[in-house]
Amino acid sequence: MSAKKRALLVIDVQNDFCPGGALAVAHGDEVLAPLNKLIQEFLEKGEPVFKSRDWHLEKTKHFATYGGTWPVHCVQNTKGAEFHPQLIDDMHIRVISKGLGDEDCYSAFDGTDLSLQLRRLGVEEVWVGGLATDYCVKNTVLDGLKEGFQVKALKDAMRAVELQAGDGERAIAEMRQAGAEII
Ligand code: VGL
Ligand code: ZN
Repeated sequence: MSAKKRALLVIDVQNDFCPGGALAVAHGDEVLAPLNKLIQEFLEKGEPVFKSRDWHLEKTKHFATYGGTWPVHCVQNTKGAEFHPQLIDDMHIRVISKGLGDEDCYSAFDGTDLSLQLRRLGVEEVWVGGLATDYCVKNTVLDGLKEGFQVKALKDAMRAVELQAGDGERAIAEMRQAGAEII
């Protein structure tokens, strides 16, 4: 076995980021098919799969009502915070909750034990997709590189919020520049 030990990171594929949700990403549900295919492939090979979820308190400075940027979304234990019902679930998938504090927190590595868990598993390379390209996916990819992991960013399995037109493409360029392989 010479293959690099890898893990799949499925970022924030939650109802609120999908069409009909509180902070819907255009075409957000299109990440489901490619990600489900990969989830299945990783699970079949016994390779680790992580799902992150944006997991906010009702009152946080992350929300526009309290001085932040965003409409209320992904409040803990609400329907909007649940993973999309079509996203594959399996007892072997590990869930990482993030954004529990008052600060904007976009990376699945930020304030979580993701890096520790990956190291314990001997993971060298992470495959990253999900929502949204220009926020949580980008920041997770950049932090993964900083933490010393090789990163493959799954371009077809991510979609962008695009507060400004072009943010998605700029995020891809930034990830590539930082050393991620865009596949
Ligand atoms: C996200 C905006 C606000 C994300 C989270 O998951 O990309 N975006 N909170
Ligand atoms: Zn959020």
